[in-house]
Amino acid sequence: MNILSIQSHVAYGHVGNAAAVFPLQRLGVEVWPIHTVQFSNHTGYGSWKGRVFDGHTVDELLEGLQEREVLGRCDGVLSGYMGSPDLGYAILSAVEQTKKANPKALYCCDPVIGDVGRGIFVRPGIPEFMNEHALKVADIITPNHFELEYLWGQEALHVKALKEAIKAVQAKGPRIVLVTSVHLDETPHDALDLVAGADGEFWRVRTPKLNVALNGAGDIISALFFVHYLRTRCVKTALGEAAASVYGLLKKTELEGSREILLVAAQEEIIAPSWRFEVEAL
Ligand code: PXL
Repeated sequence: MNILSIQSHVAYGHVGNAAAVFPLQRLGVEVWPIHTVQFSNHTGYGSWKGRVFDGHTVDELLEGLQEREVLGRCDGVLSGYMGSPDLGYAILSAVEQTKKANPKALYCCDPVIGDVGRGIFVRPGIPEFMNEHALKVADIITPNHFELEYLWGQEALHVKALKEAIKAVQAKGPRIVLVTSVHLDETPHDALDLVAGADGEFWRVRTPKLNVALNGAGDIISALFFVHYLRTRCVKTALGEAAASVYGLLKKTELEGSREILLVAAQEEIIAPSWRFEVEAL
């Protein structure tokens, strides 16, 4: 399996491609990373060095891949944090070229916009870009609870509203929606849910809330959910596998008190998770 992963990259630590590429490789996938930014470290530290690339850089790399005639072997495109709307358009053009070369290829878009504690943290124009353009092209999206509410335009505090939100977002394009960091009124205070919806069905996994403040967990969840879905074509299985691996990585990170996800030290969790959680129909 081959996945084109168009995301940010950091030299130190694990977000974007620096979070997604290794888990995919550990699962035996060939990854073709294209970096949309290269920073010293993730933005959660408050300061960083490096630069945001432009759409032209992504276009150029796609042109090179076209010359190699490899896009027909690409099974999926994965995108995350976009940096600028200009990069967003280049990513959607990459998706279009890939699907033309391989009509069976799927596009998984993590619509990174913000989260509950921080609000919107991407550049102006990105939230609208996700809502108006990326959703139309995506087969799978992986918003967190905050991003789902943004895309729906309303708060989702109960299961019923969450399902409505997922259905409303599906009506804009993606067949599969994975919502991360779900915390509803009825969610126990010491738990977090992952909820996936596809074809009128909804699935939930509940995991204990961990005492960690980490960046990049969402990038790993999207990558793992995408590859497990591509392999099994089963949303329920993909949800269970992704939840177990990410929980294992984060649990071991919590035990060590690390500020970065222990992606390398805890890599066994990617292929043989220590903890498993039931996937329930919702
Ligand atoms: O995890 C999302 C992400 C992606 N890319 C960069 C980031 C972050 C989160 O902090 O800083 C550069």
